Amino acid sequence: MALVLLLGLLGLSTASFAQGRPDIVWMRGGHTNLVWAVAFSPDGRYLASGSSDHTVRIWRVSDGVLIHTFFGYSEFSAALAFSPDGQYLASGCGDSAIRLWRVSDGTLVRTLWGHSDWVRAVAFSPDGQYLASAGFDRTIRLWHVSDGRLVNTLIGHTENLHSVTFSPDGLYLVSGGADSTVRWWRISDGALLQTYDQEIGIAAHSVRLSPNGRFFAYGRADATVVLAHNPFWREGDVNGDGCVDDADLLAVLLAFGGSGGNEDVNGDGVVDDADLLTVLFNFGSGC
Ligand SMILES: [Ca+2]
Ligand SMILES: [Ca+2]
Repeated sequence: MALVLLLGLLGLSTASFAQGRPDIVWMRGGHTNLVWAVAFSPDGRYLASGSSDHTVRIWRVSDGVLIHTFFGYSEFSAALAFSPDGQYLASGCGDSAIRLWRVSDGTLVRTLWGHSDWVRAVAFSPDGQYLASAGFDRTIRLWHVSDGRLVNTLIGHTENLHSVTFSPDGLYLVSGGADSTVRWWRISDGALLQTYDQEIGIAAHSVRLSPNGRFFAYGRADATVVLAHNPFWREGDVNGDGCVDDADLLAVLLAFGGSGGNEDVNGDGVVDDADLLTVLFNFGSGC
């Protein structure tokens, strides 16, 4: 209340913090139809956009210059993902193909055919070796990026798929779809490990994991955002290989005193005794 009074005396409205116009850096025309998807490159230099005008475009973030226009689509592109090293852009299309473009020179590296309907989501594995795609044909497909080989087809969803993502450790895929389920798949053999059936007939969209892998989140068709624990999160498994052992202990010791990512096991912002104790307490689990 004191803050509100102070802001009032200063002539500032508290409402101005909650609503208003975006501070726009640039806006660009060029697409001639609905823009379905946008994606930033990992280094933040580029922004890709996919449209119903049968093109995908790459824009330079700093000044909005159009760097590439990718043609050759017969349908809309509603799914985009840059590879972790920023070299490739994958686009999923209404024509059921996935196209892999090289960002540096705009060449089409390959087209991946296999889905029989609209490709709604694409995602690269954290190491950049695999590409996952999910579509309205109710399947998830796992591709080898270097040669375009189809590694696995994951079947289980009973309705359209809206979303697929990798866990940060690269061991699992998580998917969400119109059948109201969120499913966890093991990448090594494609096994369906966990199905969360919401049993309310509400589609699960936009599944994502937190960077440290501890949580997952998804958006629902009934306007609800859900945050939940990763069922495969193993406390103290710093390097995410599923086993708490010497390697995790060493990682924490090497990062000791820092503010480090996964080494900060309890997520309090500093790598210290508490994190070391957690690893020791869970030592040997999962091995
Ligand atoms: Ca480990
Ligand atoms: Ca800590």
